[in-house]
Amino acid sequence: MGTILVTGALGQIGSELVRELRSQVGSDGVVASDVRGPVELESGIFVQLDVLDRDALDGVVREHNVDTIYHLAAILSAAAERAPDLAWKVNMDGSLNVLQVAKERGVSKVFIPSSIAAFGPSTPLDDTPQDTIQRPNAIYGITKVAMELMGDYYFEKFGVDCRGVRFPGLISYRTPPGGGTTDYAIDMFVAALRGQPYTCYLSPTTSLDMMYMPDALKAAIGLMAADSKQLKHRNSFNVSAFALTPERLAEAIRVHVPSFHCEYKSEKVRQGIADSWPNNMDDTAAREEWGWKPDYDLNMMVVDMLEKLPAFLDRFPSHD
Ligand code: NAD
Ligand code: AKB
Repeated sequence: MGTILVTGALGQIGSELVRELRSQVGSDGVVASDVRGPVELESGIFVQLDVLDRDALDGVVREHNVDTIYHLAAILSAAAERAPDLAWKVNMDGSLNVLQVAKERGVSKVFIPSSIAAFGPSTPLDDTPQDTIQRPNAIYGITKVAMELMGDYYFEKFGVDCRGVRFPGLISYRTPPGGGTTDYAIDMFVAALRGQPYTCYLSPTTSLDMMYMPDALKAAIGLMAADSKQLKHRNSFNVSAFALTPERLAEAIRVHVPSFHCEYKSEKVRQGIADSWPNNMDDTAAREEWGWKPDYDLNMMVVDMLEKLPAFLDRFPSHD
């Protein structure tokens, strides 16, 4: 039986997905990889791998008999605006390397996540339809739309079974987020638990679609397990959990940490990006085609974050 390769495995999603997949298929069934490293994992294989190095990627796929790839290596929205050339290279060339190697080596399934960032200012922001206008105006979103299309193209043209979801902003406690626009939500929990005030870089009423990490893992693994014949879409499905504004999250945290104080000082680049992203996506297609349904609402997420994050707090940078 082949193994599962996870690229970008040290990131916010990868660090959790590797653990989840290993709990399902066993430690040796999952090869974790990242451009950073080398690292000592609690268990299982780790390979230092730059997805821009196509030969190295090909070597890992061959050596470990990889038959499934979760491709998570990427540059996220705010970091991408600071380094658009790098973002294009990693998000486009790196992803194309994955698709090409998958095609040549007969990898049976590939997961490439998209994002709410694949939409733009001319997209309907409420109940954002599965199939609608996609004209993002930030480099990250532009690469996301392009890779949605390339995933479909590789499936139609070469039979590479590439699938993806459009993740909302993800909230989690194990690994700091990698430079996105939605990171404020995690920063707020960190500040509240440290007894510090927080200055949010988005306005208090900026609404964005958000999701708790256990639901994101459920979505990725659920879509990969779905019966191919039932899928009318493939790259990428809207998946949604709850709409969130900074002021609503601050209030929800204050129910448990009454002393938490949040100020707002909107920052041009991230505010501009956030204003162009959906408040909430219509995920009917995912529900109908492969049975998607989230488990966590806002309040369940807040309670779980406040319970679990303290054990990992020293991993998070300070935002004073
Ligand atoms: P992250 O920034 O936390 O992690 C990305 C990882 O990729 C990092 O560990 C980084 O070292 C690695 N990386 C960067 N360049 C690389 C290269 N050239 N070769 C190999 N590895 C490289 O990102 P994440 O939040 O885990 O996101 C994973 C995927 O999910 C990305 O495609 C992202 O766009 C998508 N996504 C994330 C969110 C979210 O809220 N976290 C939301 C929507 C979509
Ligand atoms: C980001 O803010 O860049 C990510 C995303 C929603 O894609 N969290």
